[in-house]
Amino acid sequence: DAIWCSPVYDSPNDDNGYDIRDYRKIMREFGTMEDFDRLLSEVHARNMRLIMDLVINHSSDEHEWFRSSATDPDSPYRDFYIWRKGKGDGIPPNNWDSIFSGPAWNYYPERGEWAMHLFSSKQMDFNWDNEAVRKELFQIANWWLEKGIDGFRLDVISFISKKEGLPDGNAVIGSLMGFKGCEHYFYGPHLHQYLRELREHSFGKFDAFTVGECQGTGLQMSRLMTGDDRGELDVVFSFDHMDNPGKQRFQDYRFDLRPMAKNLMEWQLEYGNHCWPTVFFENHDHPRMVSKIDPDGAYRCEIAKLLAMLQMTLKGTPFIYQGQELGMTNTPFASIDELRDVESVNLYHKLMDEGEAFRTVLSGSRDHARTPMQWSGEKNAGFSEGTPWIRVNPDYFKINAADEENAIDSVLHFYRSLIALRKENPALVYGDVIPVTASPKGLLCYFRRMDGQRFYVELNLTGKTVQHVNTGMRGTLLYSNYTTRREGAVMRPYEANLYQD
Ligand code: TEU
Repeated sequence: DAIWCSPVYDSPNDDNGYDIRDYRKIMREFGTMEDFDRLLSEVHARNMRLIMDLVINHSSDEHEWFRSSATDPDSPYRDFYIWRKGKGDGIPPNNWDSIFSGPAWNYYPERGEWAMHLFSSKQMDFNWDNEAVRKELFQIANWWLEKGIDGFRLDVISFISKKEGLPDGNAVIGSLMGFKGCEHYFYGPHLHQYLRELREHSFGKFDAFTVGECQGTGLQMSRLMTGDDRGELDVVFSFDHMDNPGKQRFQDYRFDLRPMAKNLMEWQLEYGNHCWPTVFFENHDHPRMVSKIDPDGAYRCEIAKLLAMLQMTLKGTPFIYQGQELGMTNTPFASIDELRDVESVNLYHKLMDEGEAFRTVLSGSRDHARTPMQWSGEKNAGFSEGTPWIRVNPDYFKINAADEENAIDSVLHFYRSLIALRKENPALVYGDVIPVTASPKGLLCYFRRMDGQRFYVELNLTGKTVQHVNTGMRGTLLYSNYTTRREGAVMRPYEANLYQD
């Protein structure tokens, strides 16, 4: 009942719209402001909400503020971005790396200085320490809120405050994280102050919903950003569960659901009653979860439904990424020419001489999640009559919304049923989360309980059969991802069952 749109503002599209040229204009490829206004009113007419992506850590280098700050010594925007002198001999002001490969700095001869970009070389970081910048950004947010949108997803909002003096990043942290300098902005000195100002001058005045994208802040720091008495954000996206411990996205490995479940449970139990979690397994920056877990796809439907059950029976706000509700999979891109994402393309060129580059890029590429939505088995998956901007996943013949609509046991219908059940039963939203601590290894079992109502969830997180745990509950089986009854006391691979007393 709510939609989050990734950026649809005017942009040269160096990073799929996350590089904004004009915050008050709609990207030509997507239509006009009239189209947007119509979208908003149709969404509201259906009693739904619309959340926009607010990308205010950086803007496009084609934004007029940046152009003017680079070229005009008298510009009122001179100090809007992070400009510094270099160390001489073409050496940038510090050793920070861009998250999208290469140094985090561009040199501008017209100004004789370097400007910082934590992401692509066309995404220039704002100088949040300048109050005039903050005021302009609050006004942008308010302009959209006045239009009547319901809230924002705040892009890399935890990176906005950088440590004074911009000191060099530690080499060990840099090699662990893949980019140097991050300890100086992952949780910067003025972050809380800036978040409070945002709320005070913008969101709070409109009672708007906010979800901050907060990579690397972990449970405790996220509590400080979302506590209901803190006046900062409503909720955050935390990413610690999205890769297995010790692994990172660009590694070709089979994702194990057990550590993810352990992490989610920590948040369920320790985040506290003054904070509210989000629950998500996919977004536009991550490969498809079913493919990470089971690249061969033997258990694709079972896993897709297990994820649906987990997501719809945990405490927190669930976010479903487009196509997740169909069980969409990774795309077998054949070569680098088929990839579009700046992160993938830059990484490929960086790795070139190390061999295996394409394989590495393919294992983590964000493009897996960005292929056209699979509406039907028609041409281009029913997405477009024209040539789509990126390759269509060839499996659309068997995985598409039209077919799933017609198949009663589809992943799509499973999501629908569980969403409906959750809406009808506050115990599934607000109830206590009570894990069964005696669950055998490989199982995740928990109760949701409120006002005499009780649900029980049992999930086999592995591809092997596991001994079932007897909790003494004689509930009714409401939903299962297996249609046949099990024999004996084992849970089949990735089996997921939901019971009610
Ligand atoms: O992503 C921020 C971010 O740091 C990551 O999720 C990123 O995609 C990846 O982990 C880097 O290795 C946000 C947006 O979601 C992403 O699409 C943008 O590209 C990025 O900010 C820059 O605006």
